[in-house]
Amino acid sequence: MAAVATTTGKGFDFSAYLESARQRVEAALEAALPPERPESLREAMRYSLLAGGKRLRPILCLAACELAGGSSQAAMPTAVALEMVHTMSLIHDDLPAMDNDDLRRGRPTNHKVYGEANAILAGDALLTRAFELVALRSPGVPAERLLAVVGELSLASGAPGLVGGQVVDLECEGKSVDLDTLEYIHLHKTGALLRACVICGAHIAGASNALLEALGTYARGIGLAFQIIDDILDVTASSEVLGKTAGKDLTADKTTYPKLLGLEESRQRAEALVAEAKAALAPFAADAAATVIPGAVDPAAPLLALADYITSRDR
Ligand code: GRG
Repeated sequence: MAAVATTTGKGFDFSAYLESARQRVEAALEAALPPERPESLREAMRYSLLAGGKRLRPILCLAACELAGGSSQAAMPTAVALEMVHTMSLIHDDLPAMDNDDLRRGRPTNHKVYGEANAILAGDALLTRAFELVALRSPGVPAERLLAVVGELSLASGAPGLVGGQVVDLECEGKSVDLDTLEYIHLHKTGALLRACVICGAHIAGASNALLEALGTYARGIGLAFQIIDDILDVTASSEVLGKTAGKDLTADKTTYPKLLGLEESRQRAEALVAEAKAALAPFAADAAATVIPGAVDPAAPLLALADYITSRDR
């Protein structure tokens, strides 16, 4: 992942934070798919899950848990679960019946390697393994907090989230779409899971309602900004850098933010949304800063820096 300059937190080394969190997530992902039968299914699941990716979702979950006063260790099974749901959605999104793509995370897509039926099943197995990890493999986390996580994960994955967003996205292909509909698609297809990341992380730590509400506002801002930047990168970056087919939105005749607003206004909108997201956390950053010893890292610094990363990323 490219190093990013942030406006956040004196003394907070975001690149080092990201690298360390990414390494811990990679190790946990590897451990979450131990040898089991059928080996062919495990191989297809591992192929996509362990193919790299920015790991933004699990890192958001760990950072939110820490901001709420919890330990990232307690949140790790949930963080892995979120990356599994995300990977499932990428596998299914790439299928011929959906976006019909050949390249993902710099590799041939899952169905290109394992065939359509196995790709569908690998996605299904990742989705269900996600719930297994939360419900059965999250030691030391009180059951009512895990129940809240299961609830959020269900909402984000299903009709009120990923599936609903994907259905409207498919229905709108080749049609002209207004800004409201585009926002609906992205808040559901992309935003819902990003929201679940921070809300689930916070639930693991037993966060207050005030923090949950602020994290909801934060997630809305970064979710929309993330998708605007995704749309911009689709027209400005190469397939090689993105690790997925660039220019796909144009080929599929999709409405995007750059198409509706132009590149410059899209970028400005993303930056404004990130500013809104960061502002929502300001009270918690200030509260936290007042209670920590001088020189200690602000516990909101990772989430603030992750918000900046969303607009400065190059892939
Ligand atoms: C079957 C329950 C079920 C759901 C699937 C296919 C589908 C419904 C939804 C599609 C969701 C989707 C693929 C949204 C796009 C989100 C997006 C911008 C993905 C790219 O995320 P990055 O850039 O990717 O974080 P990496 O590879 O870095 O993880």
